[in-house]
Amino acid sequence: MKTRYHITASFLLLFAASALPCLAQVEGEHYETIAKHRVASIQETETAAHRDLRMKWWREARFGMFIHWGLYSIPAGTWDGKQIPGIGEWIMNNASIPVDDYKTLASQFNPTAFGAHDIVALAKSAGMKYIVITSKHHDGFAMFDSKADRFNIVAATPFHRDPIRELAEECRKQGIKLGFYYSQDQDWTAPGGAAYKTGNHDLPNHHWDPKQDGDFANYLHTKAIPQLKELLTNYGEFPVVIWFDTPTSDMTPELAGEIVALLNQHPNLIWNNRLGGGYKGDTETPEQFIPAQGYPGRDWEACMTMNDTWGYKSYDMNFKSTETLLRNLIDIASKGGNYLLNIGPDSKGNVPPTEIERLHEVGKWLAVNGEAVYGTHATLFGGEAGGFSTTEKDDEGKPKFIPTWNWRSTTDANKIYIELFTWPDGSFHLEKVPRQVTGAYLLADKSRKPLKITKAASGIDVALPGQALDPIATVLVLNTK
Ligand code: FHN
Repeated sequence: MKTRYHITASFLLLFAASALPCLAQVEGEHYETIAKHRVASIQETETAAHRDLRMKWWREARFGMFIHWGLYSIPAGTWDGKQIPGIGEWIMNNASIPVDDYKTLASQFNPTAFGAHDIVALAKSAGMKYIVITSKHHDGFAMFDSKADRFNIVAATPFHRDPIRELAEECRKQGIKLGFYYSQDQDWTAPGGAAYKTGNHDLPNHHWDPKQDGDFANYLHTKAIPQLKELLTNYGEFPVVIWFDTPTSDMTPELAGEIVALLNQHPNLIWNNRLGGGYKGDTETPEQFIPAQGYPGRDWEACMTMNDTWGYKSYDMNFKSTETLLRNLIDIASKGGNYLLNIGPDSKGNVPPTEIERLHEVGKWLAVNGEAVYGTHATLFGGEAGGFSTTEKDDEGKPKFIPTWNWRSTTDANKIYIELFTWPDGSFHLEKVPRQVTGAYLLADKSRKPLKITKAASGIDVALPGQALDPIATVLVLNTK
């Protein structure tokens, strides 16, 4: 909600920021030259209390739905009869499809099976608390009604509907939050938009069609910024999140600052660390991996696919098991992060059945055990997640983190939750007890039968029944003082 307090505060902060360029957080030797022009973002100027208020719902949510949906769902991984390697939404780039050829897809896009109600209900049944949808991906096609650029779902397709508007309406009705992914930097169909060479982020201007050539600042001023304005003003209480992606060196601090000035007008908005121009945003965004120890002191959100693609690919059946998805969620929560789990609807608007099935299964677990996830804090232990190898190295040459999957822990003011993946024989031993434990029970046990706690030589033993209550994760609750 945009309260008077927040609006007033933001204007004051903006004023203070422009008067005090020393608040800028650009590191290194360019600081002096950049700082003169740099707009300070709200994260750099707000009080800790305002920040906590702004991030409150997001920190409590823990689990969100990412939706990658666009024109790329029509080829669905196949172009000119060939299966194109790589992620589905990158097909234009990976197959070097000329701009005009790609744009013809719009006339075929008629996703009549799309139902905002069902998608929002699916997210809710999975226990997700927010949705982030691609409003424009790197292909430049807007999935919303845009007056700034005709290449959009309302003006250029036979569908003529605005799914972002329909989702916003449903999210409002069903009480779930909505955010917009927006590819601010890469745009493969707008002249001047950046284009990475696949797998090589150092080549931002990898154009395969002269129609892509142009001036980046001009692209930003004529398309990206006007579209961001539309997204920020046309959908009522949403978006609550803007999810930027793949910044290149084209996004200078000055250009990014123009976007920041716009974002600053929405003082409750949350935005990620992928704007570019040296802005850190609100959230770290590890992609397809869970950091060994989270990001202490930073909010973070791990985004992941269920199979190997974000945008729909008809032949990608490499779906993760429900066990993996649930363990990921619990692992992330135990490290203080959020899990943004992707679905990729097809060109008719249908969500792949395996994705629906997995989400329902995760939701079933959360319906019983959600208390151990939502609104909780990171583990008070740490060692249970695994350790760094003394011999193996990761891709960066640093000691490799080897996870172990016996248990994880999340924390509340008066409770410690232990999510047990492997069921101990007879009792669970806790070596170090950081708080006084006054009782124990299993979260899935409706009768809350107290479990016997015995003081061990070091730590405590909690007596457990012979069998786990859930084959994937059974939650042991310790009441604490
Ligand atoms: O290039 C994109 C990719 O298509 C997808 O949108 C992911 C989601 O985080 N982000 C980029 C790669 O980092």
